[in-house]
Amino acid sequence: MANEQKQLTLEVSKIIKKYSAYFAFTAPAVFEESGRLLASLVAPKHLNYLKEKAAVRADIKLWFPEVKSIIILLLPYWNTKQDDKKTVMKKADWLALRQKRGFKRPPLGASKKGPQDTVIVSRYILGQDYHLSAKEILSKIFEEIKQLDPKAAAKFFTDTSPVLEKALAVKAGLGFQGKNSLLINDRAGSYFFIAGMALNIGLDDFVSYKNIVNDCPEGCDLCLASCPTKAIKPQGGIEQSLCLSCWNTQEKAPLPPVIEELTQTYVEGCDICQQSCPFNKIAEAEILPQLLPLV
Ligand code: B12
Repeated sequence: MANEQKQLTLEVSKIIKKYSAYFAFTAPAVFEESGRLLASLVAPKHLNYLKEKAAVRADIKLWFPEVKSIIILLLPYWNTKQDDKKTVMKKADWLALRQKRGFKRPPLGASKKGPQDTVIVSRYILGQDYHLSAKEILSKIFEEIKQLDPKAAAKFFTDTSPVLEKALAVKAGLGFQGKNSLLINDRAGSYFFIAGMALNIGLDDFVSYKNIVNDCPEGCDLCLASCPTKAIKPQGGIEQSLCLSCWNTQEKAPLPPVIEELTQTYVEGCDICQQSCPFNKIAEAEILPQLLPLV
């Protein structure tokens, strides 16, 4: 049995290597502290869903009771070879890009005053909707796993499922949570999506590249200093009600004045805390064709 699982782990790792150089297999775990934190969260209205499913987020078994192992992939969408200027564009081009990505209207939280003529967007929205591309990748991987073990069953996650993706990735050895709260890998930086699946079959713990640096560089406060709304707490983690991305991607409540002003320029997502991060200045991770910018 142990040998069979070892062989399966090897075979599955060969499959996933085709899609990412950064992936891991890990056993399910309960994140009690995160569960408590989520349950007591005082967040903007639209983030209440985090609180409502706090217990499920903290314990993946409540989401998929059959889970025996979890596959996690980092899917890079930006690296140092990409041109940062692509994030600055005419408002009309941004709206055209949204159409191309399948979104008909500006995001709910767009400033009521209306965006400026020239706007700044975050890197991840330059590509097609990653929820769709990540699910396609996960489906292809799972089809191949099914050929190895027809009894395999899985539940996929990428962003929208009640799964603590960053905590699982940290546990699996793929990175650490930086002061900006994002998962940082010392080679891939933080410009990647996290995607994965919970499986009903056992795999040995495995990590394709073991992240070595496990913390922000000593005394590095570049992300705190760069954030225009001071959303990053000195002890680490973000104050969600101040995070620009929180307002300009989803929230429709009246915008606080400081946010109203900034969201006229920063119209969709915000990368400021990632741009200042030293790990993103060296990130060379390969980008799959389906995750490359459309512009
Ligand atoms: C809700 C959510 C948001 C919310 C809230 C973000 C947040 N940090 O809570 C909003 C809309 C603001 C948001 C924004 C973004 N998001 Co988001 N988001 C999520 C989602 C759905 C849940 C995250 C969550 O559980 N938050 C709850 C809080 C309580 O947990 P937490 O983030 O772990 O952090 C708390 C504690 O752990 C602690 N903490 C965290 N870090 C540290 C560090 C130290 C040192 C200490 C002491 C404490 C501490 O304090 C935090 C509370 O403030 C995940 C997908 C998923 N299902 O996991 C994607 C996800 C985290 N988002 C992602 C992305 C890409 C973004 C953006 C970069 C998009 C953009 N360009 O605008 C920004 C980044 C903003 C930021 N700096 O966090 C990626 C992150 C990839 C990565 N490298 O980590 C994810 C994983 C989606 C995905 N599948 O790829 N997001």
